[in-house]
Formats: sequence, C-alpha cells, structure tokens
Amino acid sequence: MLDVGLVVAGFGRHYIVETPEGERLICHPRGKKSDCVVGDRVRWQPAGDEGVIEHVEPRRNLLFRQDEWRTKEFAANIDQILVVVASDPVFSESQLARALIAAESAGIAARVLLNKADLPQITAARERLKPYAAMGCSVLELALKAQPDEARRALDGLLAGKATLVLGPSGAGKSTMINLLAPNARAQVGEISQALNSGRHTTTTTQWYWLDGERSTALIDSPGFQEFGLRQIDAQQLPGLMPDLREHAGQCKFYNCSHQHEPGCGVRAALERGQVSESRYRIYGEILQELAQTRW
Ligand SMILES: Nc1nc2c(ncn2[C@@H]2O[C@H](COP(=O)(O)OP(=O)(O)O)[C@@H](O)[C@H]2O)c(=O)[nH]1
Ligand SMILES: [Mg+2]
Ligand SMILES: [Zn+2]
Repeated sequence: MLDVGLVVAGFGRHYIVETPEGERLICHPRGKKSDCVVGDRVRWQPAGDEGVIEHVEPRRNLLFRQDEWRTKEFAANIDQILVVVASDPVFSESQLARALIAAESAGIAARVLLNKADLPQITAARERLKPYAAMGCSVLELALKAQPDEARRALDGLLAGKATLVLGPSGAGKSTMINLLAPNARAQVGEISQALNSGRHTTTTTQWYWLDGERSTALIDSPGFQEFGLRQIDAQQLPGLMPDLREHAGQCKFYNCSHQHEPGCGVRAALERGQVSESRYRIYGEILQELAQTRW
C-alpha cells in the first residue's frame, strides 16, 4: 500500500509532498514525466530521505493558462478562486476578465477582492468593477493592511473549510492577505522550499498555505496572472464563459453568431442599450481574435 500525500509546492521536477500527519518531504515523479501540480493528491513511497511519486489521483478540477507555446498550471482540486486587485496600482481589466473566464471554463467558482479601499483611487476602481458585480460576480471591498481586523472578519467565513486559489497582479496585496491569515506562512514554506528555491531565477512558485491547525482551510498563492493565455478555449465557447454576454446571446438571429458583425445580434443590441459594458465587449473581441489565430 502506497502512502498518500498532498502536493504543496513544485520546483521543476522537485515537489514538496505533505503527509496526512503534516510532514513535508521532497518527492520526485517516477520516470520522465512530471505531471504533478500543487493540489494534487498523490501516492508515493519512500526512497531514502525523499520520496517517489508513483501515481497522481484523478483531479476534480485544474486551473491553467495556455499561450501559443505552452501550458502552465496554477493548481488542481481547488474549491474557489479569489482574484485580488487593488485601487492602486491600476489593474488590467483584461487580466481580470481572463482569470474569470478560465475559472468558468474549469468549473470553479470565483470572486473578486478589491483591496486598498482606504486609498482615494478606490472610487475609480469600484466604477471599473461595476460590470462584474452586475453580471453576478461577488466583489468584496477591503483594506487588508489599513483595516486588517475588518478584513479578517469578512474573509473568515468565505474561506473556512475551503482551498482557495489566490490570483492577482503584483502589488495588489496577496502577500499581505496570506501574512494576515496565516501568520506562520514563512515557516510553512520552510527550509525545504528555500533550499530548492535558492539558485533559481524565479523565487515565485505556487505555494499551499494552511490557515488553521486542523489543516482544513488553505490559501494557494500562485504567480502567472500577468500572462493569462486562454488558448485552451474554443472560440465558439467564449461567449458562454462570459455571463454578461451569455445572457444576451440567445437573442441573436444566428445560432453561431460571433457577436462581431452579424445582423440581428443580441449582444451588440445589449451593448447599445448599455447592458453590456464597452470594456467587456472590447476584451471579448480581443480574446476572440487571439483564439481565431492559427496554431503552429
Ligand atoms: N494603502 C494600502 N496599502 C496596502 C493595503 N494592503 C496592502 N498594501 C500595500 O501594498 C503593497 C503590496 O502588497 P503585497 O501584499 O506585497 O502585494 P502582492 O504583490 O500581491 O503580494 C505593500 O506595500 C502593502 O503594504 C491596504 O489595504 N491599503
Ligand atoms: Mg506577494
Ligand atoms: Zn450575436
């Protein structure tokens, strides 16, 4: 009988696997293939001080991004995604939209945390997020650093008992949130990760943090928000993954309407009535064009 474990970090072909008892050790996949991601449940067996991963259990879900050249996984088996953006620095709406489309495509619930509510730029940021709230996406406004107690109270219930993948641009407040909710975060990354990380160019990799002693609530911090390729998505599926467009696509004259130039388009009619935002429609067009490009 092989031991079970949870992949809590990955560094190339080195993975950190956590045992049910909470111990962490370095594991390597058997053979050439290296197909584990953080959040995977694996079967492994000891090999000296380290371990060999023999088998990856079937995944409940997998969030990934794909550009023209490669696929990059964020994490597997997650309960929800929290996209953290801030009033300052100004966030890219395109990246936000892409993250939500990827979540929808993977069947994972997503919500938005708008951080730095204490800054005057909050008014403009709130305005930019209105179409998201209007299409049913939950937008939570907080000040993780300026009002940490209030932030903690707001987040505790949303996160309890779940594994939440935290995504967002640099400077939004992801580390602030992890340090607020997992005060021993640095210790959890631990010496193993630090050793594996030293000498590498990138110090940012996906990390799994437990927020409670019972190890029932987790935050997963993952880089890669900046280049959110969606090449895995079929162009025809795209409107169905954008709730505000989807709502009006049923009114189109043509069942395979691309909502670009066709007559009798329900989405463009909604755009004209102001029920679909200009920016969302523009982002849709940009992604559609990307997906229509031939692959090599
Ligand atoms: N004004 C303000 N600054 C914040 C708040 N939360 C975080 N910051 C600051 O924003 C900067 C970036 O935060 P950090 O957590 O490192 O962002 P990350 O790159 O997403 O991990 C830091 O200087 C934080 O102190 C907040 O609620 N209000
Ligand atoms: Mg950070
Ligand atoms: Zn249409």
